Amino acid sequence: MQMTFRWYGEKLDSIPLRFVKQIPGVTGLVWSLHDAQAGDDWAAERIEKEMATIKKAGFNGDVVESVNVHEDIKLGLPTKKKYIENYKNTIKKLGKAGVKVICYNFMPVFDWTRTDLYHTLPDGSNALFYEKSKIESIDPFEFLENMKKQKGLEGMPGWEPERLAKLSQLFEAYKGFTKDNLWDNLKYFLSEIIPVAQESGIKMAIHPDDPAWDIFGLPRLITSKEAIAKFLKLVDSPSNGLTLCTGSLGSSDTNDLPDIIRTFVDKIYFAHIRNVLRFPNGDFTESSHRACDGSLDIVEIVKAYNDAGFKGYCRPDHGRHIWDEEKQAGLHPGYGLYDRALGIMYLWGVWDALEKVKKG
Ligand SMILES: [Mn+2]
Repeated sequence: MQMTFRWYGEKLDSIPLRFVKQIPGVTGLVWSLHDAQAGDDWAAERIEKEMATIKKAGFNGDVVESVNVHEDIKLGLPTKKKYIENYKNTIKKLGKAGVKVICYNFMPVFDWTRTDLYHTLPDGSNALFYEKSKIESIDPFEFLENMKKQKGLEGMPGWEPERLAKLSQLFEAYKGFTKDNLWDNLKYFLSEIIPVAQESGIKMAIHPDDPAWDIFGLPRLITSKEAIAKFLKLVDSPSNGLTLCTGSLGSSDTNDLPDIIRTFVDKIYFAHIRNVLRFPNGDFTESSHRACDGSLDIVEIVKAYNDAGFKGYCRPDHGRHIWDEEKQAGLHPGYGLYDRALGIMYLWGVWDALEKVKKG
């Protein structure tokens, strides 16, 4: 297992890379051009510059998260052709620069969705929280207004003001749009880009939808074991695989994460491992990585990877905000330093113990 840490780049991330270097066993930074809009053709010079910075700090830049998919591709509009060409060009350039895995998602309009980014936990820390009844009772415009009021969303992927300014237009375009329409458009996208990825030595790794159900009447696809099996059959190629995010799939109590990992481990190129605590009313909060602190058995999840001899990339995904970290300028919600570092140490603790037991 290769441990990585998501980094928002010199301009947007306030965490010094020398601090990341002091977290045991982190060999890679997960990066992106966060000022790029979905559909852009990334400039080779920008890619080279980012890779050089990452390498100079002593890390690899093997994983990019994300190259965002333009809404016209998801909608299957005629303009998709131009954006797919741009996507292919970006894949080729990333391959040339030595990137191995590209994480992306296919969620319509909204990326990950929460109602409170600083929900207080019993220990006084805070974390991202999803209140089911609230999402069901407000419209997407109200939701967006609420989100805009929360600190730290500037520059976060999925919340670009340019894209969200067109919210009513987007909802109009998705009127009557079904899950089958979205599956068809995903299949078309994959059939176009996967051969290019394969030639470029890149593995495409789709991120599951978060939360794992439809919101605001928009269809969501990658939400369950059955959906993943269907996804992998759309295009059969070693370059068509998964980012397996336990926290996203784990928002639903019908998903058995260790079973899903054991079933698809050969297709998992990027593992996001974090815990969520689900409540009986459908709410959930992100929690510490420790198995007993949430609804997911992180020990069994790490064991599923360890049993398979997992050699892919892993990251602790999100963490809580602890030790007053939420007061710091430049914090991206869920992406503080401290709890992600603690999460990594928990994952390594379980992993090392399992390795020792294996060796006897
Ligand atoms: Mn994730």
